[in-house]
Amino acid sequence: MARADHPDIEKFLEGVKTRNPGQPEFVQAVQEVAQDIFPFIQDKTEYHEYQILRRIAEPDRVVSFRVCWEDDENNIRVQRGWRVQNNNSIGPYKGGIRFHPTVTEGVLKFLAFEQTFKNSLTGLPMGGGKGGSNFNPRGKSEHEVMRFCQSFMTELFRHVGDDIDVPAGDIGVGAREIGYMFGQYKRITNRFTGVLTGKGLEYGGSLIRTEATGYGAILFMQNMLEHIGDSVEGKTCVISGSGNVATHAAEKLVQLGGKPVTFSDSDGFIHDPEGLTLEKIDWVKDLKTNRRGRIAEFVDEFKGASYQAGERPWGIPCDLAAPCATQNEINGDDAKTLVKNGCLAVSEGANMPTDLHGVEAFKEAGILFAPGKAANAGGVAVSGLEMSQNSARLSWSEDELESLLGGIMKRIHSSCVEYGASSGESAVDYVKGANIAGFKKVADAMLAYGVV
Ligand code: NDP
Ligand code: 2IT
Repeated sequence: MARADHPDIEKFLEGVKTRNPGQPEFVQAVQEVAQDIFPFIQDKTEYHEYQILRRIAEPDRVVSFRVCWEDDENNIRVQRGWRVQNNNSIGPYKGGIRFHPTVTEGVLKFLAFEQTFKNSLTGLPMGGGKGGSNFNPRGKSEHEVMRFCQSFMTELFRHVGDDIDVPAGDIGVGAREIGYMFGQYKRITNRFTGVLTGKGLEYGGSLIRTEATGYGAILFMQNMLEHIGDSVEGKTCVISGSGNVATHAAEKLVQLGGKPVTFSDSDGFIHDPEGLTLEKIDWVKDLKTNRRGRIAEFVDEFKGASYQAGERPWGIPCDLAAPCATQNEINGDDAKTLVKNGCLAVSEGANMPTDLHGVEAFKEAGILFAPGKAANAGGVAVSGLEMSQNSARLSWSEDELESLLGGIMKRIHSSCVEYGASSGESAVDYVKGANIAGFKKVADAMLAYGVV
């Protein structure tokens, strides 16, 4: 029986749709997980009786709040902020904060749901949460961003804490924003604790946290390729995005002998057929984090590269693809184009960048496909290590942390193989493996607690 045709799943998903109107990303994320969990729990009665998946797909709570701030022209601006605390069965809620105009409650619910499985996969004690606002940092001055972050934390501080809920960065939230939010938390509460991760090194941050998501996504790619006796060395890779995850994915790829050839932002993408060197990648990091510019500027600096406005990079022939921008950036047609052009492995640096049609196309083609909840878990894993360092009031060395990250990505890969390999089929279903391995730990903890 095809996974999506399981008798009870239609009814379950109808319920999810009805209860979450206008939240298609959330329904999509639940559907992707349910397709694997329903067959897995078929003969495990206690998971049915205790309605485990139904309960994970209902956030523990969603806090929604007003965020007022004053812009540089003294206009009063009003934004909406949220924190979705999805599930804390295996540890305090943990997950990033996103500032982007596309943020809605439904988007944050999908991200907090995904985070629950991802955090479980890391093997560290972290539950799932996500927060954010529809605030658009683009074009805002430093002081506007600071005032917004302070106002956001002026409400958020009531809902978070080092043993309660520990936010971090995501799209539009990097070291600068974490600094402003941590400063405000400390000011309001008079407590210096590990309430946020992704902090600056001077005030409790961890080495490797900035690099961890992108590095981890490429390490996961390398693990998948090694599993079939291959490697990333000498391979051309298309990358989307040009932020934290994309630039560090490119960096790790170069370190391992691969050749990244594209970056993108919401306006278009650049293609550099000669390959993005460490020097070019550093230039992009500076462009995005310090000068806050657009990726189009790359072609003025580096001759030989081209820019395509309004397009995504999936039509560029490649061996590997690492979508590192945002959700649903690869549809069914994009996935078919990648496969047709010879792409043999995809590692999702972003959260749910491939839509359900795209996932199906990759599976049909039998290429290696790592879902975000496994492939990009390196970021939150090093956040977990930052929490440990904060609790112990210690700082570990770069070598130690890189080696811990490498070990965690390897173990996540092994868990996916354990639950995603089917007898008679040679290819590992990494989506199924990640969903089941992530689910099992959370589900068993929930069973231990009874009905709460
Ligand atoms: P950044 O803000 O550093 O970069 C985001 C990048 O994606 C930018 O290039 C941005 O372009 C582009 N982008 C954002 N929204 C869109 C959109 N709607 N359409 C096209 N391009 C878009 O964020 P991160 O690199 O941190 O995050 C990227 C992805 O990785 C997200 O899906 C995030 O959830 C995921 N992730 C991040 C982790 C982390 O540790 N930071 C951990 C795990 C996953 P522009 O400048 O035009 O907005
Ligand atoms: O999606 C993610 O895993 C993140 N944005 C990082 C979360 C974290 O707590 O480090």
